[in-house]
Amino acid sequence: MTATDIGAAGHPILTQEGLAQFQEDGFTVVRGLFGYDEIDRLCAEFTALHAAGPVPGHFEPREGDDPLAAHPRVMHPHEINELALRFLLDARLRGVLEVLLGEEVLAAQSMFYFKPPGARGQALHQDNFYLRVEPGTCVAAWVACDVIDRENGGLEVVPGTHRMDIFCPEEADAEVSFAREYVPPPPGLTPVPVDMRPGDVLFFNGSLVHGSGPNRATDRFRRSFIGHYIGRSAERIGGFYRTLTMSGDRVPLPESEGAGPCGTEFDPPGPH
Ligand SMILES: O=C(O)CCC(=O)C(=O)O
Repeated sequence: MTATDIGAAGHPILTQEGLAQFQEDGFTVVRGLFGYDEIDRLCAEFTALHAAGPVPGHFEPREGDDPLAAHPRVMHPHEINELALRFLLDARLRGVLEVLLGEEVLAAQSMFYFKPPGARGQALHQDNFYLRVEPGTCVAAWVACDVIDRENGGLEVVPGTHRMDIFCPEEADAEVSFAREYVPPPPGLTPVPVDMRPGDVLFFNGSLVHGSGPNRATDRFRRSFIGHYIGRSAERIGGFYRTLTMSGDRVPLPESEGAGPCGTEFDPPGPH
């Protein structure tokens, strides 16, 4: 299969240039992979999930002034929501991921970020620091659910870092990051912002340094649905990640050491 063979009805969704960029820089964006109508339905589903209240282990809002208190990210929503499962296992994502990974793909996790106005971001980090996929690494499919830009805390990537080892993170600035780990850009490399529209999907290598700043908009959320995937040849992954084939069947893998949820969260601000 060549990269331009994939996609519905002969429509190429990953170009040769996109594949080359993924290999060279560690990321690529497929524009309009999902339609606005599909993204609207997904957002409506998460609005309803938010309104229905906590789901222990997946969605745990709390009291407090921090904008993320009422809108924490949803962890593994595909385990509690049918539409989230359909997105995670979507055939268009699968087509792109099989080309990027060069083999059959397993889904390892999903997340949904509401990132309301005023919310902190997630400091620069590498996903495989948390997933600990061995051998190799994971690939993320980061689906934009709003117009996403520098003002509302869009993702930033550091091209080329996917070829580097996993760094030992420093402590992040809790004023701007809800997650503790921070990987400074290696000398000579600079983060690049990725502006996106609803339905665009950013694919990136699990060793790529990436993250986001706060949402500084006053009236715009920055919602995103995120799937993490691994190749079928992976032998181990962190116990937090329950791998599935793209048909939805569980494929238990032996546990690797040192793994955890993607981004260790600081304790909530305020008195304890
Ligand atoms: O969406 C963000 O701000 C960060 C998400 C992220 O870093 C990830 O999916 O690994």
